[in-house]
Amino acid sequence: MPVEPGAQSLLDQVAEAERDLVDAAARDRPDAESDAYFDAVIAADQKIEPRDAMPDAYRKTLIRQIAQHAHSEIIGMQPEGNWITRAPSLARKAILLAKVQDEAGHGLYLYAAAETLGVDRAELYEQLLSGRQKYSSIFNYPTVTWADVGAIGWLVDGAAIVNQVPLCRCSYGPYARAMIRVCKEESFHQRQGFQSLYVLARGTRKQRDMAQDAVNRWWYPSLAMFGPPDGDSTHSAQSMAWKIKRYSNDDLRQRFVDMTVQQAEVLGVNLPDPDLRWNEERGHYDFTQPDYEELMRVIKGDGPCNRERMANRRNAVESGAWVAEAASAYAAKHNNRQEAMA
Ligand code: BYC
Repeated sequence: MPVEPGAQSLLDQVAEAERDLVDAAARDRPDAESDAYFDAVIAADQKIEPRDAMPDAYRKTLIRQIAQHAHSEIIGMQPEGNWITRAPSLARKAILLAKVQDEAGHGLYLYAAAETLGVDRAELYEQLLSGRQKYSSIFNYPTVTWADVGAIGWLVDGAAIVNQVPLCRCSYGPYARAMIRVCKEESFHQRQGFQSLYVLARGTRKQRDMAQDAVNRWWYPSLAMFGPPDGDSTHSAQSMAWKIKRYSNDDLRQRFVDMTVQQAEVLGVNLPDPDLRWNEERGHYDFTQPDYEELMRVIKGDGPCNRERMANRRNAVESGAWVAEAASAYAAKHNNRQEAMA
């Protein structure tokens, strides 16, 4: 949607004020170039900003994680996008359209956050398309019935919130700030998924079965979203020391299970784990772990829908190239005009 001229100038003023703030902050920190400064900021639980000195490995880790996160949001539009034309009512269609658009927006905030680390967005797209950068395993599973849309909202967005709320306190400023907005939208997504399943779980026998079947299929892939168990997680220790990650994969998985069991009771669906039970001693639910060999296969490209997801993405890039070219030409024309007027 075009931005009104007045609104655009307001946005420009805000952007300029933010740039001034960053410049002023940098001037106030004469030692911002040093490793000692980086270590002190991390120790004090403050934020590292784009112009601050940072270890190369910290920068690389952030680019890897933020890019993977951005790609997940973009590829994540496909499973639910598959149901936009077949949503059961106009209201459900409008809600689903808005949700899928939100995911595109999340991808864009995250690519913008990655760019503050000195990497080009086109380069990141290229790495996704060539398979050198990953996206979340969860989006390689099919959405075979309408209830899958509810199950994704409830379980997948629910898992995403548990994983992402701590990222709002990530040590890298632009990522942390992007996550605040993403999390607000994700919590709306989670509630709409819960509400959609709630209606199905109180519907006809067929609708109830459909809701239960969707929960059965999405439960273990949602647990696997949190990544390999702590013992096999290659990046966790360093990412936690840098305060990029605040909790380990297993801690977040446990938090998700504890939260979701009670929601399943309210919904009236069963979680498909016969060994799920409260452990008084631990103060947590015991549960069956997901199949981590399957997770690794899916991450490596051999899940049920990996090929289809990447083919759709490639096709979207190729068939949408003219739109990108036209938008760039328009932006260049607009900039030239602004410069000439100035
Ligand atoms: N899928 O050392 P580890 C959404 C990889 S979008 C694929 O534990 P780390 C939504 C990992 O990258 C949600 N790969 O890694 C959108 C690493 O491989 P490399 C997306 C995975 O980074 C639309 C290797 O396994 N969320 O919510 O410390 C609709 C070893 O793992 C996965 C994010 O991206 C996986 N599940 O921890 C609805 C959140 N798990 O790079 C919803 C941000 C692990 O060494 N990311 N790998 O080759 C993170 O929080 C962390 O990166 C992870 C992994 C917890 C995912």
